[in-house]
Amino acid sequence: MSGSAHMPKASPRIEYRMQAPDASLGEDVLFAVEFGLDQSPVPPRRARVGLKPLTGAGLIEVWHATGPISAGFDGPIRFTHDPDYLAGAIELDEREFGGMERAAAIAYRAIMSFQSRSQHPHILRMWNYLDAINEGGGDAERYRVFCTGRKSGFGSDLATQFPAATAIGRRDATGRLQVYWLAGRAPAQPLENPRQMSAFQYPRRYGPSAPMFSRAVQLPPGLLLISGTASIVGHATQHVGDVQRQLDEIFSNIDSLLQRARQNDASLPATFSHGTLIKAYVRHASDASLVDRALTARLPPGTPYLVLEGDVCRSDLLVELDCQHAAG
Ligand code: 3EB
Repeated sequence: MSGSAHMPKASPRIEYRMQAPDASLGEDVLFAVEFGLDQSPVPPRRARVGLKPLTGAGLIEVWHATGPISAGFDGPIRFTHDPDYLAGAIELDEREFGGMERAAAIAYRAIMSFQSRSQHPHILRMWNYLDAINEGGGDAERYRVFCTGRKSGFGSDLATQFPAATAIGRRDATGRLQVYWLAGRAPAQPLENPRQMSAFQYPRRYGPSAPMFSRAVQLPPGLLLISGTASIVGHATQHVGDVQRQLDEIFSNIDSLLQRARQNDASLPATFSHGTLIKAYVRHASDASLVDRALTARLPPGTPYLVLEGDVCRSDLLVELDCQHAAG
C-alpha cells in the first residue's frame, strides 16, 4: 500500500450524464466515454465504444478531473492526466499486426512501456473492446487469443497486482482492438471475490493463457471499481441459457464483492446507491427489458444506467455487468 505522501487528494468522480455528442467537455473533465455506432471522428479526451445502447442512449460517462489537466501522445497512445489520475487510450487495427494475438501483445506492451515512464504509473481499471470475441473454436476462440496476447504484453511486472478489467465483443467486422484505461499516481488495492476463483488462476480448460485481471480495485476513500462480472461461481458458468438467473448470480457476485470491500472501507454503501454506475452488456437485444426491470428495481429511483448490446467472452454467458460503486 502507498504511504500517505502518495495518497491522492480525491477519488476520481465518475458520472453518467445526458449530453449531446458534439457538446464540448469542460476543463474539469479528464476523459469521457460515449457509446454507439456513430462513425464521426472522436473528439479529444474521449473514447467511443462501438456498442449500441439499448437503454441510456445519449448518456456519456464523464471522469471528472481532480485538478488542472494536460493531454499528450506517446506513439499510438493518447492520454490526458490531472494531478492524481491519467486516462489512456489505444486503438489498433488487428489486420495491420497480423491478427489478434500480436495486436493485443503490441497494445499491451505499448501500454506497459508508457505506464512505466509515466508519473501515474499504476494501472487501475481497463476496458477492452474487440471484434467477434467468440469467433473460433476451442483455443482458437478470439477471446482466448486476445488473452494470450494480453498476457505476453503485460509481461511479468504486475505479479498479481492486476487492474480491474472488462473485455466485451463488438460485431462490426472492423478488426479494431480498443483499450482504454484509468491509471493513478498512487496504487489501488486489488480485491478478489470470495465466490469466484481469481481469473488469473483459471484452469487450462478456459484457454492457454489466463485472463489477467483482478475482480475489483479499491481506491479509499469511497470508491470501488468492479470488473466486468458474469454468472460465474468458482470458475464455472452458471445457468446456461437462463438470462434471469445469470443476472441474479451476477448480483450475488457483486454483493459479495461489496461486502468484501466494506471490510476495508466502511464508507462504501452496502447496497446499490446513487453512487453506483452500472453498465450492462447483453448478448441478445431482446434481453434488455428484463435487465431494465432488474436494474430499476435495485438502483435508487432515477439513477442512470446503460444497457449495451455486446458479446460476453464465454459464448454461454448472456449478460455481464460493469459496476463502479462510490460513497456519497
Ligand atoms: C469472467 O469473470 C468473465 O478478460 O478482461 C470479465 C472481466 C471477464 C474481464 C477480461 C473477462 C475480463 O471470467 C469475463
